[in-house]
Amino acid sequence: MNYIKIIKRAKNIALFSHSSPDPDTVGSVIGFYNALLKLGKNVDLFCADKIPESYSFLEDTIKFNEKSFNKENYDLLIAVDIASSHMFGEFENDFMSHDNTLRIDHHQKGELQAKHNVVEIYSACAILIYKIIEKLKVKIDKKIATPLYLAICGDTGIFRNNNTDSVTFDVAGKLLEKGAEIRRVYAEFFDKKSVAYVKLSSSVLLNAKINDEYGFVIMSAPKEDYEKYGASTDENVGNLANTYLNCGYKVAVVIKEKEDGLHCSLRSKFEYDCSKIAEKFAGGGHKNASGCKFETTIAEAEKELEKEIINYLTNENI
Ligand SMILES: [Mn+2]
Repeated sequence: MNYIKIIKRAKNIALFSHSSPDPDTVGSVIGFYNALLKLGKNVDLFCADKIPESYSFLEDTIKFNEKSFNKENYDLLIAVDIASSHMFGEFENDFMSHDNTLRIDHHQKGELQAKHNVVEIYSACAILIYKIIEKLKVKIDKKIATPLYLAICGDTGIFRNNNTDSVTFDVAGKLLEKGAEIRRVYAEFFDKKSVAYVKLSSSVLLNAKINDEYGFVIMSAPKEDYEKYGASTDENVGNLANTYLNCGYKVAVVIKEKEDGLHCSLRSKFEYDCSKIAEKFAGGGHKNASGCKFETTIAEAEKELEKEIINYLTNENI
């Protein structure tokens, strides 16, 4: 059966965002949620992790995990922007054992096999959701357009990453036409900073270890610094790596000390591939933005990273 019919037939639907939620998975789910409500569906939203405070300008964020999940209550489960089953977290077994599931996704790679799968390659999952909402003949309003616009901005780095194509601008333009509040998306999500964040990031940037011989930078945000400046470990200091890329360095890393160990954000200039470095530590991601984890001290992680970055910059045919 065609997936549009499957959606149309369902009465009680659960939508899932992936764990460690990002703007694409959250925005796509909230936009789709409002479209499904217009079709008269009962819809509940789930995510294995708490949706960060920064999303609360979208009032429907509070709908996530409002109910405790019971798979018997739904005749259709939909995974949005989820490429592999572990990204369901605690919901993995229930999703995988339900007999009517749909994966809506834009990732080329990914092992998740739902009962039905719609996987089309776009810059953001929100583009695919937009096209599905059109097929469902739902009139797109502000409550649908704003979260989808946030989602597109998230996965394209606000229309700056290499995945930004004419389809992205086309759909973003249509969302604007249909009432997307783009100023709110920028002001209340992307540009908003806490004083604690500004202080923490200043310290991280100032204490960067700069290697001018090979052209890379390693930064660290130790637990003491989060505490000193009163910053939450949710603060996104990973993107500070870009600050040094803008100064001309080839690769930059931020090591964040969290409860469960060290999380590293790697960034590289266009012609360099930092995912190759992340892969050395069982991490991965995209060519210019990747991540990996360590269960060592910061000093040890810095040493390991330094070695692999030098190795990459020396040996790769870049
Ligand atoms: Mn995505």
